[in-house]
Amino acid sequence: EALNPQEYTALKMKVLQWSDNAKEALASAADALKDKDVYLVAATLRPETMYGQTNCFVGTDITYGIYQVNDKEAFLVTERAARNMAFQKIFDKEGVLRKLADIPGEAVVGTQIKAPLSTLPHVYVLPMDNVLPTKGTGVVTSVPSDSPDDYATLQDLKKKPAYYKVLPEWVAVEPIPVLETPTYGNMIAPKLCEMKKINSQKDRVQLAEAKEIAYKEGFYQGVMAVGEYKGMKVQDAKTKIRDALIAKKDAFVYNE
Ligand code: A2H
Repeated sequence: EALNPQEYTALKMKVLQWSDNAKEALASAADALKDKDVYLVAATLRPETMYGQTNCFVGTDITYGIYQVNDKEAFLVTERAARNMAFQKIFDKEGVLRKLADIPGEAVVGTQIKAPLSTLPHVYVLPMDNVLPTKGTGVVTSVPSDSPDDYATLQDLKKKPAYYKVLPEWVAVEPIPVLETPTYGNMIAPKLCEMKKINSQKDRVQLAEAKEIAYKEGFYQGVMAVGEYKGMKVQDAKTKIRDALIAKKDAFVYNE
């Protein structure tokens, strides 16, 4: 990892309405959390796709913490990510962790959050099997138009909401077109999942192949189909969109 530093765009997704399970889990932390906005923070390599966010994923077996950033803000991330952020001067006290609460990923599911740049007014937090606790923040924002993993997971949840303990209304979203590409049109991930006969988030081998193709195709051939940079090559728009998110304080750079 030290030899391969990864720079992520960390997207701040503000909690609009906690799920009932989250409210219960956070009851004893009510005092510590009052007067603070809480954000789920998602680490992404594809800031230019944020227009197409339809939901956000957490791991149900992961324990998250809510960490104070400053007097007004707190971030819901893994402890590992919070520690890195503290050392990267993202919190107002450098190197100091102030944990306000613990919360299991399972309880966060069903929470309504604001996804910056998305055309949806709010999106839901949903469960994903393959969220790695050791990568990024442990929170993954979901762009089913351009990420095969996100698309396959969302399809699983739609097919079996009861099994995954989600309400059908939480998953009643469709992929939103973001990029236009010559080979796969504006729905790269659904198209690749269809071509590779991917039926579930458990199809790891085909998903890894699809992810590789989607990434290269989107970056090298993609043109923005929506937003302020519509018509611009993804290669040129990517940094501009990231910088605009950072300027609006909707995102920051996070390294690991
Ligand atoms: B990407 P790398 Cl549209 N566990 O963001 C599993 N996956 C995680 C994660 C974790 N803890 N943290 C981040 N990720 C995902 C957008 C996206 C992403 C698109 C297309 C491809 C893509 C929307 N999801 O990633 O291993 C996040 O999903 C394909 C590589 O550090 C993040 O970017 O290279 C990416 O994996 C980081 O993966």
